[in-house]
Amino acid sequence: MARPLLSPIILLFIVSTLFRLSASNRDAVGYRAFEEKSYYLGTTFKLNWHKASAFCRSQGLFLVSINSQSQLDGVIEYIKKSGFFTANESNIQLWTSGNDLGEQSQFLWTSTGERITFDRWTQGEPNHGRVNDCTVERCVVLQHYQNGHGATYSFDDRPCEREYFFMCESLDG
Ligand SMILES: [Ca+2]
Repeated sequence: MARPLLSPIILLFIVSTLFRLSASNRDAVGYRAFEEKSYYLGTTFKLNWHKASAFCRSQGLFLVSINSQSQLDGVIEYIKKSGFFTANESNIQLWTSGNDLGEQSQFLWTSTGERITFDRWTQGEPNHGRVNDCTVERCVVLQHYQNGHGATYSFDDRPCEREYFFMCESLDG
């Protein structure tokens, strides 16, 4: 005796279940990728730019790159939640992945390979600070002064060899 064909109702149930599974998997992947973006705020010791970059890589992370308002918002939120400013600290300067080491004035986020197109420079920066006729300010910090000295989570080029705190991030998300 021939087996009955799947009834249209059962078939509809199977198709709709498969569709729901595929939709929820897609949503889960998007959500996870967003939530999995992680930061590391290094404020227990200071490093020069090169060592900070290497430290982030040793943690499986990269120096932070900030090329949009939403990326900056995520960084600011993380810094605020870290409690850094509640420990009697009024200023913060953090190494980012930004620099113009490859070509003067061509600033890149070297963790992502992007040009710095997010115009968030502190007023008067980048000023390409020079010592003995040689430009030494080639690496970019994110800086914020609570006392209103004009830096509001904005960028400044600084000597790469100088030691600052730093921020690492994962590149997914
Ligand atoms: Ca500068």
